Amino acid sequence: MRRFQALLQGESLERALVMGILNVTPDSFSDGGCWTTEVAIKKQAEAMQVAGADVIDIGGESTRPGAEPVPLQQELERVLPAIEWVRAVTDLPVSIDTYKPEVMRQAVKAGAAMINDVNALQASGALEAVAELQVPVCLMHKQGEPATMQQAPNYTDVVGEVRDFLQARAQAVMQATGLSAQQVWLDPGFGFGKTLAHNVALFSALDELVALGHPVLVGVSRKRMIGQLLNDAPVTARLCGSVSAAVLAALKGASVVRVHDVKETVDALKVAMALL
Ligand code: 9MG
Repeated sequence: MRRFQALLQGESLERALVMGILNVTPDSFSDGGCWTTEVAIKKQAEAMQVAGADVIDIGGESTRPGAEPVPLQQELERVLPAIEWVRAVTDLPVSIDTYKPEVMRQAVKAGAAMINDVNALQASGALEAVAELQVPVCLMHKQGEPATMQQAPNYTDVVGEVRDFLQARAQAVMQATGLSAQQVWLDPGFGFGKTLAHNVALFSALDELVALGHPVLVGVSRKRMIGQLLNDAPVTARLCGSVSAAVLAALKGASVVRVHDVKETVDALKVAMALL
């Protein structure tokens, strides 16, 4: 909890925070179906804590390309017990990965400390929910919806469009909720309605997002862009690529990296920062 709170208070940190991914879904792209029982969820949460995670992100609806939305009740049934189980066996803050206001409300009641919204609080009622809950949020950029977003991503100036969108959403969120700049994290949304060229352009311009004055979160772990940069490596062969991208993101100023492989990422960040 200490480093999570320190980031929110704007203190300088020796390394980027590591957000461990815990998808309690049957169909996520790299770990779908792995963490659906109480025993498995608790074991994975404990392992992430031991490995040095700073926050655990729990999601009950897959956002992989091609994924279809799940009904509210089903999402609640997946995430609420998971939040309680993680809180019971760790003292790590939990982030709830959702765009649905009702899930936000019930998740925070169950113990979630922040909201990770791939829809940047654009759903009807989402801003009001956060104004009420007063928890930090991560606002992500995406073009289109997961079911179809990779069919024809299209930008005139991907960096400018993503930066302007995030800046405008951050302003709107701070105004509507009273959250501080440190409580509103920004995320370019790698792979969400973006080609490899778009992802590369955004990654190399991360400093422009960092300059907006909010913590920046980068999520590239095991994603297709890593596979594409490694001669179409399958998901199981993307570990080194993912870790190296996480380290580079941190060196470019990202405050948080969202990853599946916590131990490997924490070790790599520690070594990189010690040697820098
Ligand atoms: C839920 N989810 C999947 N990928 C993500 C990413 O890159 N960033 C954030 N914030 N959430 C993500």
